[in-house]
Amino acid sequence: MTAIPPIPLNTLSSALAVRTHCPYCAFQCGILMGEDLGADMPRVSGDPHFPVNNGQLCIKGWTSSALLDHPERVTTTQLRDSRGEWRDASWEEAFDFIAGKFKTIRQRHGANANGVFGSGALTNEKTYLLGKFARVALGTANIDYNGRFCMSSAAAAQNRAFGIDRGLPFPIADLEHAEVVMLVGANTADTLPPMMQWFDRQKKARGRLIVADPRRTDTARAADMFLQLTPGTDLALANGLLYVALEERLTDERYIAERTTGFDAVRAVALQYHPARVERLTGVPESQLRQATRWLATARASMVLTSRGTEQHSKGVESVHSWINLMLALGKVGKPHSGYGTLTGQGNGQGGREHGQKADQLPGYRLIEVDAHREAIAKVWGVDPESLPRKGKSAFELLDSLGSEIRGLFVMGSNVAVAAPHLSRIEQRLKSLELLVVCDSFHNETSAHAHVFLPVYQWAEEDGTMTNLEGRVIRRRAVSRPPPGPRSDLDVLRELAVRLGCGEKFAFRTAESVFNELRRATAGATADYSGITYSKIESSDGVFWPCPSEDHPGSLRLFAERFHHPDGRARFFAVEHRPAGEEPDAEFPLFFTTGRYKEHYNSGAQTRLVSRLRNAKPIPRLELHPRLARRHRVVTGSRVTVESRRAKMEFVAEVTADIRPDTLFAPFHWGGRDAANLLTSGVLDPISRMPEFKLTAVRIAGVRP
Ligand SMILES: Nc1nc2c(c(=O)[nH]1)N[C@H]1C(S)=C(S)[C@@H](COP(=O)(O)OP(=O)(O)OC[C@H]3O[C@@H](n4cnc5c(=O)[nH]c(N)nc54)[C@H](O)[C@@H]3O)O[C@H]1N2
Ligand SMILES: Nc1nc2c(c(=O)[nH]1)N[C@H]1C(S)=C(S)[C@@H](COP(=O)(O)OP(=O)(O)OC[C@H]3O[C@@H](n4cnc5c(=O)[nH]c(N)nc54)[C@H](O)[C@@H]3O)O[C@H]1N2
Ligand code: SF4
Ligand SMILES: [Mo]
Repeated sequence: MTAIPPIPLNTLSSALAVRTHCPYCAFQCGILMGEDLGADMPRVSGDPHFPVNNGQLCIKGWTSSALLDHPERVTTTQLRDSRGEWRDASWEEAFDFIAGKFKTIRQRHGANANGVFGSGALTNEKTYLLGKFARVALGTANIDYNGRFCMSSAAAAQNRAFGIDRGLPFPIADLEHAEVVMLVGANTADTLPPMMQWFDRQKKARGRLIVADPRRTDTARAADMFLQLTPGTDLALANGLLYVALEERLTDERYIAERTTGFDAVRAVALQYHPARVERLTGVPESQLRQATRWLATARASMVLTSRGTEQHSKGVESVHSWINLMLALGKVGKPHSGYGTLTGQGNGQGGREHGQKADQLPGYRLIEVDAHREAIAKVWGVDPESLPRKGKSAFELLDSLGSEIRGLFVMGSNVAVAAPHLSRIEQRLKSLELLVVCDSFHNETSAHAHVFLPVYQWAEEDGTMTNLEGRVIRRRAVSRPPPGPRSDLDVLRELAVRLGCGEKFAFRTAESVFNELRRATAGATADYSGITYSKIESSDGVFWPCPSEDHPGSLRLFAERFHHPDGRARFFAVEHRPAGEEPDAEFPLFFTTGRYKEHYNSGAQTRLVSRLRNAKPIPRLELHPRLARRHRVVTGSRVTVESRRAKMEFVAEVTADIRPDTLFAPFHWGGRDAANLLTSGVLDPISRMPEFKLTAVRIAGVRP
């Protein structure tokens, strides 16, 4: 599972160790951390008692403490001098400078000319306060976050279908008891490695795993059936399985009648997806279509889990609908150890999409365009509902309006100059800002364009809560002493609010006091945290939302009796396959898709600094099939120029029979000339505004030995 042998747990004395959680992904592995253990002692070890990872960590988790005292950590506040060089500044000077600029921009161009870009890496407390800061202190509608690039398609589809968006409506331990699990566009062996233990257990209990991916990944190798579909055809595949289910009378008509609405339209559409047509569209043979359907339908308990491979498309929302439709038609959603789920990505990808840093949203998954929701939040914040801005621009649209409509940008927890699509355009936009503020612990490709850098605490240096991919609210604890210099993100927001004239609304001195306001703000909302307290989390392994009162145990599982729409029923949505924003053609005949390495995290801003990770994966490599490689005289190690309609870039090739012959793959963890996002397009899903990271039409434009 991991290249590093597990460090024996007893090397970390439990007397000194504190239970907390990994800084990176949504699995939020429990870790034990100790300070002052002596140089030869590991500071991080897997928490054997946290029931999600059970002591396992991936290589990123094992090495996570390397960043805490990393030599490249920035510990002084920095401003650009007149020559464009960084110079040290005091916090006071930096705060005054930023607040002054925000005010000038607001006076000249209006409140919406200041923008805020947040992150699924932030704790619930930071997420909440950042949303309040944008709406109350800046008065801007324009706040969005990197979760728009991550979870927005699955979130939108779940909200529409179920009336609620909790990534997994059941605890991860339910996987063990699912007879059949189908992973669609998920490479968990690399992206959530400790999750593989649950598939091992499931297999021991005679379960089956199906994987659908254009690449035969390590996850696919662990599967009993592998569907190597054409990129961008997940929706056609799901509709094809539903066709088979209808033809073979495997649908659950009673469940459909009692618990859902809208199936007639879906049935009519699905009947257009004859296996021969679906085989042509997806490349998946009819025999596999039939077998996969039978496994999912006849199992007592079965699940479909999607991830970014299915969702990061201009039809991402509809693709998720197609899988939800299938599982509803089979009568699986809400049954024990069964249903549909999405694998949330970022550490607080779940909480980050609930508490008000989305352009269209207020805390508790309330909606900024709904009057009753505005009133509820305005009351908690002590402001006039009329004063709250309306819906703002989504992440890519926000970035694309920098320098024109938006003149000042405040970034907390994202490296947009690597992570956003159509990068050459976004870089130009960043360069044209009057004010760019980056709060981070390290310089990255985005701060290269900044006017102010604010050095902040890291994960192990402050308290807060995170909500993991199961909807479990957990505690991150201050374990490590920060170096002198940095401050908490929460302090930064408070100090800026003071200078923007509303300090009294941000007078929080602890994360817990922010959480207590968040609890009030979410009371009665869909994502209700009002019954969750720090002490309740302390005395458990976390509390699942919704949790509407202090004596409520939390909601381990959803949908057993009803869905969250007013009528209690789930909704079908009839969805049709359609071409991607940019399909391969004569000029650009190949698919280019992007994803992740086990060793690096997202934009790589953090993991490229960890020598063990950087040495394991120093550069991005272009995966291509031997047949395609022969045609272009490419061998492993050749330098291959890949060209899309937006850019050309050179990769080192890795020839592998594990990828489809019509598809190229590269990871997106690097910036500058190595940024895969130079090639990708700004085509967005019309509902979620998710960019099409997983499909770009390209050609091979040159090869050097
Ligand atoms: N090591 C590591 N772990 C991580 C992260 C990381 O950066 N590195 N990031 C975290 C975050 S934020 C996220 S969002 C998750 C992402 O976790 P995953 O979704 O598992 O990761 P990806 O590699 O982006 O994409 C998964 C798979 O989608 C496949 N794919 C590409 N196009 C298509 C398609 O059209 N259809 C289908 N079905 N599959 C397709 C790719 O080949 C890839 O294997 O990982 C989290 N965990
Ligand atoms: N081509 C392509 N592009 C993609 C994707 C893809 O699959 N393909 N995936 C997309 C997805 S799913 C995601 S999630 C994005 C992620 O990409 P980014 O939004 O760039 O996310 P990270 O690389 O995690 O950046 C996090 C930054 O925040 C800092 N940070 C971490 N914690 C904190 C904190 O508490 N406070 C502050 N102030 N800073 C913090 C880190 O040091 C780092 O610099 O990329 C998206 N871009
Ligand atoms: S799987 Fe995710 S949470 Fe667990 S150790 Fe790896 S990066 Fe950290
Ligand atoms: Mo993500």
